[in-house]
Amino acid sequence: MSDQEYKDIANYLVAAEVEKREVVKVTANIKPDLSVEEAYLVQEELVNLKLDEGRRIVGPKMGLTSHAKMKQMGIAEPIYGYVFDYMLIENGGQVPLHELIHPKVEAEIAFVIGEDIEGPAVTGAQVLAKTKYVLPALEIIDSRYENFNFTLPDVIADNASTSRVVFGTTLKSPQQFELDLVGATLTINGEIKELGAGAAVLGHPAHSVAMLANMLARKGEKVKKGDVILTGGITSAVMLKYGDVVSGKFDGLGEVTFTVTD
Ligand code: 0L1
Ligand code: MG
Repeated sequence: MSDQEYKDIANYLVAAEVEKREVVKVTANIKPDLSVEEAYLVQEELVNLKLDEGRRIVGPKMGLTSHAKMKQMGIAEPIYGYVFDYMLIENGGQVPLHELIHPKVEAEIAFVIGEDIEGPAVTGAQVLAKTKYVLPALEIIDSRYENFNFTLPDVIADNASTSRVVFGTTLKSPQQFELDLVGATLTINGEIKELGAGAAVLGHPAHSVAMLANMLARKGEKVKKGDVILTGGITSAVMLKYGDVVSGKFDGLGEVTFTVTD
C-alpha cells in the first residue's frame, strides 16, 4: 500500500467519527485484503491526524482481551489503540449521545505507569513493579462501522473503537490488590447488566499491559512513564441509550458513574 492509501483510509475513519456517522468497513470494498500490519499503519496515520489537530495521547488501550472475544474473532492476541484527551469525561459527568454513533460501555481497570516498560519478554510481575496506581474506569466504545460489523484489521484501523473514557477518582497502589480477583459490576438504571472479575482480562490485567509492551516493542516503541492504560473489558460491552444512568462498581477500587444525555 502507498502512504497515500494509508492516509485516505485514516481520513475515511476520522471523518466518520467527526461527522458521527457509520461507514462500511474498510475490508468490504476499499481494501479487502487489508492485513493486520497494514491496519496498524492506518491506525498510526489516524493517530498522527489527531496529534496534528493538537490532540494529546492519554495512553494506549488494550482491546479484545477476553478469551471469549478472542475466540469469537479467531485471534491469538488482543489489539491496541489510543485514548486521547478529548475523549475524557469526568467521573459523574455526562456523555452526550449526539456526539457519538452507537456507543457501548464496558468496565475496565486502568494502570498509571510509573516507569517506562520496554519489551520484548515483559512479564506481569514487571508491569506491577513499574505501575504507580490502578484505578477503575468505564470505557465507551463506538465503532465507526455499521452495526459494529468488522474484521480484525478493520477494528485495528479504527483505533480499536475507542471513543470516550470515564476514569474513577481514587488512585490505589497495585500492591494493595489481587487484581485478578477484583470483582466489578456494570449497572444501568439500577439494574446489574454485566459482572466479572479482573481475571477476565488475560488472566490478570497486568498481563494485558505486559502484552502491550511486547507488541509495541515490535515497532521499537514502549509503554511510557505517565501513560494511563485501559487494560481491557472485565465485562461485556452494553449498548447505551438516552437517559441511562451508568455505574461501574469495583471491589476496593471504587465507583465510576456517568449519565447519557441527548
Ligand atoms: O475496547 C475494546 O475491547 C474494543 C475493541 C473493539 C471491539 C468492539 O468495538 O467491540
Ligand atoms: Mg475496552
